[in-house]
Formats: sequence, structure tokens, C-alpha cells
Amino acid sequence: MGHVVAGAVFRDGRVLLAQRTRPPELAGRWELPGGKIEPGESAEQALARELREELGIEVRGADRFGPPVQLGSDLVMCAYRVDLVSGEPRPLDHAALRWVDAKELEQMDLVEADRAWLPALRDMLAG
Ligand code: 9L3
Ligand code: MG
Repeated sequence: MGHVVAGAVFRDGRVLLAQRTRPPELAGRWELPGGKIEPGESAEQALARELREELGIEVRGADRFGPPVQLGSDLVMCAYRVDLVSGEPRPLDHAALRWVDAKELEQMDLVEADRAWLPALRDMLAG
């Protein structure tokens, strides 16, 4: 079973979403950035690597929230709150980035899998 990590970066009452470019069926839809854990990596290490590669930022921590999401028969994905240590996010691997508040979150065309985290994200944006 492979594992995918997705990171939620918060700032000023907003969470950072990223617009996918691939595969075709997910292109244009929004997600929490991240990717697959590589052999020997912890979730925290994978998050740090993925967000460095995808956004050019340094993050720390991995505070899991919401339910695990099954992706097909072979992959499971979990969401983590991470702390932004340095850098300003840039879309190095996405079509665009957007910081959204609780209200804007409802309007975003999220990838289906990430919708499982909406209740938890709402709570974190409200609190
Ligand atoms: N995925 C779904 N939601 C997310 C992330 C980071 C990833 N928030 C899915 C898309 C791919 C798989 O996980 O099927 C691997 O992600 P990536 O390496 O293509 O980002
Ligand atoms: Mg990715």
C-alpha cells in the first residue's frame, strides 16, 4: 500500500490550495499540495520534500487531521497541518495557488478525494 501526504499551510485565516495540472481528469481542480511518500521517508519528511519541490517553501511538522482517504486499491492519502518556516509559495508544479478563507473554500472545485477534509478545514479556518 502506497501512502500520499497532503499539506495544509495556514496564514491569516486562510489555507493554501493548489490547482493541479495532471492527470487530465484532475487538471484544473484544486487540492492540498503533496505527493507520495518515498521509501524510508516519514510523513513529515515527505511533506517537507513535496512542498519544497512543488511550492519552494520550507515547512515543519505534520499534525494529521481528518479521515484517511483511499485512492484506488493501492494508495491511501492523509492530510497534515504543517508550519511554514520560510519562503513564499510559488506554483512550481501547479497551474496556480490561492489562499482561501472559509467562505471561498466552499466555492473551490476541489478534487473529489480532498473533499473528505472539508469539515476539518472549515473548523480550522473558523477557530
Ligand atoms: N492526490 C489527491 N489529492 C491530493 C494530493 C496531494 C494527491 N491533495 C492524488 C493524486 C494522485 C496521487 O494522489 O492520484 C499522487 O499525487 P501526486 O504525486 O500526483 O501529487
Ligand atoms: Mg503532488
